[in-house]
Amino acid sequence: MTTTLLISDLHLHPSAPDVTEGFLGWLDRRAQDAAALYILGDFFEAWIGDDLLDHVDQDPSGNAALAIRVAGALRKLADAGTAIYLMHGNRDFLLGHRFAAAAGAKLVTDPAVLRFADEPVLLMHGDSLCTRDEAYMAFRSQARNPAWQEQILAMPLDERIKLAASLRQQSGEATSNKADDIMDVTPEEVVRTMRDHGVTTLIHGHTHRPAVHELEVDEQPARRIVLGDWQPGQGWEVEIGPDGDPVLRQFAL
Ligand code: LP5
Ligand code: MN
Repeated sequence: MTTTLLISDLHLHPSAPDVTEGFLGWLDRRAQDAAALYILGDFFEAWIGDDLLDHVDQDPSGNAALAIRVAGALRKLADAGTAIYLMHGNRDFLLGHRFAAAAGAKLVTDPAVLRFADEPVLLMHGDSLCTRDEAYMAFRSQARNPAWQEQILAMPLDERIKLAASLRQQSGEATSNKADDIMDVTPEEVVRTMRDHGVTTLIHGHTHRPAVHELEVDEQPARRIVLGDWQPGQGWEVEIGPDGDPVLRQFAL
């Protein structure tokens, strides 16, 4: 049990049962032997508050039932000895301690620095690196404001369901009109962030552009590893073994 696995952008949703089933199968097959599992955001397609867990009978969308099932599977893995960590993404920034407790998981900050084989590794969701996307940056600072979140969480569930659908629609319209490079990370922001945290390895998701990028941070060779989003039949993981070397891998679900 010396392996760490990292995944992101599963976007779990009742309308994509193949991804959910694939993930639960992957947990059984693959994550059992891992010392730690990091889920780096956008685990759920849209998270409107942990109180959804109390309303499984009043939730015809199936989101509550899905969340309870997934939390149960994570809990089983945690009970068997794998440490599970959840980072917020831009779809599930309202995931809270209740869900984490039900899943036997801990919430981790974005960014987070870990050490593998004595080398620091920076973990992020990745959205905060997309600084050229000014409209998103403005939305992000509002969405991550605790006072705003408190106000949103005080709204009745049915209103939150409608608001989330409206935000998703507005986001879909906005992204279809944005240039591709605006929605990718800003190279200078990547270097600045890596320098600030004293790392030469960064692992993130969000952009759905899986790749290993070689770069330089203060004349030191560095790498940025981008996890891919899960699709029916296909997932992505980063595995870090005892040598501390991260390996990005695509696999069939
Ligand atoms: O998510 P995706 O892939 O479409 O695009 C993202 C950025 N968009 C977002 C917005 C989310 O999709 C909204 C859904 C959140 C679900 C949970 C909500 C729970 C809280 C509310 C309900 C309880 O993150 C998109 C980026 C793209 O990634 C690439 O990086 O470009 O950014 C945008 O689309 C932002 C838009 O440009 C502007 C935002 C539109 C909404 C403005 C309304 C704000 C007022 C809030 C009202 C209370
Ligand atoms: Mn994202």
